[in-house]
Amino acid sequence: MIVLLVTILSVVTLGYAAPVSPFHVIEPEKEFLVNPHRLPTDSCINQLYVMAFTSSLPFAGSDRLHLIQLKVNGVISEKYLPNLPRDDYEPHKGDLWKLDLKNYFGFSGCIKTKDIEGITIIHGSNDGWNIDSIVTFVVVDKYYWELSSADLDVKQWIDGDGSTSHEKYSLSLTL
Ligand SMILES: [Ca+2]
Ligand SMILES: [Ca+2]
Repeated sequence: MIVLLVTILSVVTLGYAAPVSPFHVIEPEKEFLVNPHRLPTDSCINQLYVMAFTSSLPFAGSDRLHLIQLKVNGVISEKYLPNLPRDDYEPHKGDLWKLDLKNYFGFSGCIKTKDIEGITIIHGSNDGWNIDSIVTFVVVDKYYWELSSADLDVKQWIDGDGSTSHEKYSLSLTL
């Protein structure tokens, strides 16, 4: 029985691996989203871009704002993801926020990529938001950008419903 199972698995594995596609399939986390032109490490970051996609689950959208927390050199700044000039947090759609590190988060001085220690999404109301995926970028002098976090399969509720697992979601830093 074990021999038969191994044989079947071998056939399935070989059958799966054998056809060679003319196309090179890339994994988005590792190649597609990584900017090959990395920032000089002494560059000062001006802005944080946040691109979040709401899932299509029932009630995934939200009519209330939620928060983003940025931790830089041990200092935490927590702000609302600002109201965009259209309906945001809509199910099965994406939103893009451009947040200035000085004017919006209130940080001062030259903030470098190594200074960013954490980016966290925090519930701002009990109208739950189910995030499908979320990526962030840092921008220097409007010309250079670098992926700062990538979470492509989140499927988590951000909700002030009292559940500790819904309170916040820490983004996976790539800097
Ligand atoms: Ca809006
Ligand atoms: Ca909701």
